[in-house]
Amino acid sequence: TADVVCLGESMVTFLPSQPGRLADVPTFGRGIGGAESNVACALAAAGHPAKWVSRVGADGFGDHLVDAVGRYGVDTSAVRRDPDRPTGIYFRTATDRATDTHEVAYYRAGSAASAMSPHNVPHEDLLACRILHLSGITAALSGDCRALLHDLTAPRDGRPLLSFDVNHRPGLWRDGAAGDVLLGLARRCDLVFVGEDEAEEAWGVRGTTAIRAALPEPAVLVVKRGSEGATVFSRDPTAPGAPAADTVTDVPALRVDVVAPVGAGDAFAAGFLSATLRGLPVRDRARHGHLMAAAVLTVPGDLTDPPARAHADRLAALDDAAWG
Ligand code: KDG
Repeated sequence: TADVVCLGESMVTFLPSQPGRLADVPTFGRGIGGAESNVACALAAAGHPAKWVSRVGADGFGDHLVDAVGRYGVDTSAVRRDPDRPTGIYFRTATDRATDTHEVAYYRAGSAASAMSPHNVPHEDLLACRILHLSGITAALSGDCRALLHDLTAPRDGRPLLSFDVNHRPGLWRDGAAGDVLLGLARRCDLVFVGEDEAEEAWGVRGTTAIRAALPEPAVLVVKRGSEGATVFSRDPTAPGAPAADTVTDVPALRVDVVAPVGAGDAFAAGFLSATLRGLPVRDRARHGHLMAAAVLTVPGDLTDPPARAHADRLAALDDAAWG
């Protein structure tokens, strides 16, 4: 069985052949994207049995996704094909260095994955693992997808550790419910990743301490502070008596020349999850997250090979001076 199961929509991604506005880019090259399958691919590449659960169309793009994710070593046997709905795709432009922005055009409304629901994604595909990784993107896709997340995050005996990346994508939310829905889901999970900027945009909450106050339930809360690093709030959920106090760990990130930020959050989550599975201390979980993120930040696509484990362990063990 898989150590980690990742549930979510993946898309064939079209990356620009040259910089510029979407209106001006003449040709695009094919890649794959999808926050949760990115996490699964990085984990599999780092040597962890990982499974991706989703629905794709019975079309060529669906074939490509299943094939490409599978080539990373991810178990795709629970990805179902929908003959009536297409696989989602999206186009994006290069990151404009001056403004640090890029354009995204999604073609995913009514996609096969947007029809995921508690009725067509069986629990047995999802719950037999050590960690189930979910993200807020799924909640934005449809009411059925939202119901599926609600169902999976319900308290139940023996559930795997629930990992949730808030992944607020404002462009996907039409009904103004993003803030409430994302906060409600995050509060039902055990390990939550959120960007400081994202928390401000979704919840109007500013600063790491205020974010923790808004989200007190998860035993581990990772607040990502962009190029600065991450702040991890953690406590032992099994400690007897009253809830234990938080330990707060600030872990600076590596300074890298960013080619494209897309996929870095997923890589960070994968590194953090990998080190969590290995029982490493909190500081090293975040360092492994930063190392995987650094690798993805320096390529144009969502994915790249993570550093080999022995190499990553040596880098994570460097003293604080090396880590800024
Ligand atoms: O995290 C990277 C993802 O944003 C990208 O692959 C596309 O999943 C995606 C999304 O929905 O934005």
